[in-house]
Amino acid sequence: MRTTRATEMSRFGILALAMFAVACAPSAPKGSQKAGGGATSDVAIAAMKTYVAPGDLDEYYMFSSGGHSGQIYVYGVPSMRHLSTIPVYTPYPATGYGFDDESKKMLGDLTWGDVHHPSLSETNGDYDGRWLFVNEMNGRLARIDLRDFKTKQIIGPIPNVSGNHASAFVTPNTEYSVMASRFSIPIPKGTVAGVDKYATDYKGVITGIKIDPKSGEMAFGWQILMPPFDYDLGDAGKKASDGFVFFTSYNTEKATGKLEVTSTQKDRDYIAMVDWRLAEKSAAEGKGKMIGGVKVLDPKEIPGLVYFLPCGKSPHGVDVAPEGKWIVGSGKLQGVTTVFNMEKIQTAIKNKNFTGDEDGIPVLKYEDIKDAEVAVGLGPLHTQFGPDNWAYTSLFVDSAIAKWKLGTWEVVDKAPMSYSIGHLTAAEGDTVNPDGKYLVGLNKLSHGRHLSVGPSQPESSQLVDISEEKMKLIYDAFTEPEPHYAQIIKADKLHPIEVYTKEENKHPMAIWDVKDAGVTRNGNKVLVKMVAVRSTLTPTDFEVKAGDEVTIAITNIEQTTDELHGFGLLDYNINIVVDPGETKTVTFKAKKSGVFPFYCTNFCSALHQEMQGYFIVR
Ligand code: RUQ
Ligand code: CUA
Repeated sequence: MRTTRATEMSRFGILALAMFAVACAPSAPKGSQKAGGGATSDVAIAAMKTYVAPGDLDEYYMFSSGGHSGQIYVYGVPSMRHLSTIPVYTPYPATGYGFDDESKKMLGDLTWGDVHHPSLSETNGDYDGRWLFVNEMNGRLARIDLRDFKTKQIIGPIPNVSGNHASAFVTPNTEYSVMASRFSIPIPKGTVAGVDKYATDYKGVITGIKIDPKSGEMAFGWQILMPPFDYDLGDAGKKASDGFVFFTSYNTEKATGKLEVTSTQKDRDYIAMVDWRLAEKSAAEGKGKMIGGVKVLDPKEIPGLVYFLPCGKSPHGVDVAPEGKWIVGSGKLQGVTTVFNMEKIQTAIKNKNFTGDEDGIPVLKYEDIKDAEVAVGLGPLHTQFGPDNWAYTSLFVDSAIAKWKLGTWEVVDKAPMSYSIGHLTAAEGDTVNPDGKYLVGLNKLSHGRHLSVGPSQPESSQLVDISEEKMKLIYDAFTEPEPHYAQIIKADKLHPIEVYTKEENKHPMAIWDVKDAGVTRNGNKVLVKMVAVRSTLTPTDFEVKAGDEVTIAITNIEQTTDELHGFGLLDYNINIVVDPGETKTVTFKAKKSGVFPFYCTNFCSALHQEMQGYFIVR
């Protein structure tokens, strides 16, 4: 823990102050009475637990999904302070993302993406602090490097996947990040069949994206053809269930139209259990057939590749408990969550206790494979874990969190959430070794409790203390949309850099001396090598001819923390930001002639305002 003695003292100071307020103030401020729904002393304790004194650091990072903003938001826990925004699928002018050649190329033609489920890289089932993978509904997956908090690679759109929702869950040693399609379509993409042919001509698809253990580089691994259900969420098995990935599915009715009616006819939907090692092996042996330019495995032809576990209808989350033996799946229209037992699943498979099949995929018998139905409350969505077999399930309909115990199946506590809760995330909650301590409810709807900002209300993420027997709401944070999911990692697992060293900068156009800055021409191509250092952009002016193709390569030669420089070029929609030691390029056609000022956009020194120049097009 990074808390200093000073924090402890200041925390006691706060407590003393709050106590004093109770004793002496004629009436405590209204807000302090309301928060937490308890007495003022609870508020004081909550303040003490969430207050991170000036200069002190949070104990955890929380990486939160930005939904259709296309971004990841980074918060400190327990302060819940917003620390950073990592642009992934959407241009972000604040960091110049999506404006330079390098990030523009990564984004391609798509300028938005719907980010859902961040997944931290793991070693032996523990977050290892190397990378963060995030999925996006257009069939893509991105890797963020946690050394510099930057998006390094975007893979996809992956062929045949439509609506990459059930993603980006990583396997225990980050061998794969898996994805499954939310929407079934006729494949390959571009094939047309009316919705009346849904049950026969539409297909779901599960994909494994292979991850290089050294570089994190993502590559297509394998793909599995699935019945036309809607695959929703997933989790990778670990320890007792290592080698498998689990996905919930809804609309196993294979219905179309008004799904809220047509897809909720059957009592049970399924969890698909996929043997990813067998998928890997089968693909390596050359099994499968080409669809949409990739090899697709058919479970009919590969026994043991996929099984269906019947589950409460319309399930959302499926979550593997830390030891891997228990798999928790919740039907979101029910009042119970089901706990499946991996040993029972394996026994049932061995004994071929199947009730039938779906497109050749064996269906196991619900009664044979479950250990318990836990009466958590209405609308269970997603479960997180703490130490000592504690489990926490979010209840959308009840708008609460239920705390219960794996093994005894006892529900011991419920904490109301002020805005209907979707997912929840616990400190190190998806690992083999969860921390407990903190839980964040990622809420969906807003009913006040903050200054109103018009019809589009902020999202709310509520911090819950889970270090004691009773859960306690200790902080209301208002976060950026749309917090579908988040993960919380111990801060000391990350070792971010503050500058790129000269040795690390491998950009072919990097220059480190102002003397090397200048303009070279090759036909109608003009290359401008520029140096940015306090407080000049060199060359300070340069000329091209109308119609030239101009590439500006800017190296920020600073080696000092937070000495960023920017390059804003008016009238040309150019906005580049270079971190200390970084090189970026931007290529464009000099279409308009005239005199165009450029300037540094990041405040960098007392003479920042003087950091300017002219781009002249004749
Ligand atoms: S999801 S809450 Cu991807 Cu559950 Cu949205
Ligand atoms: Cu460089 Cu402002």
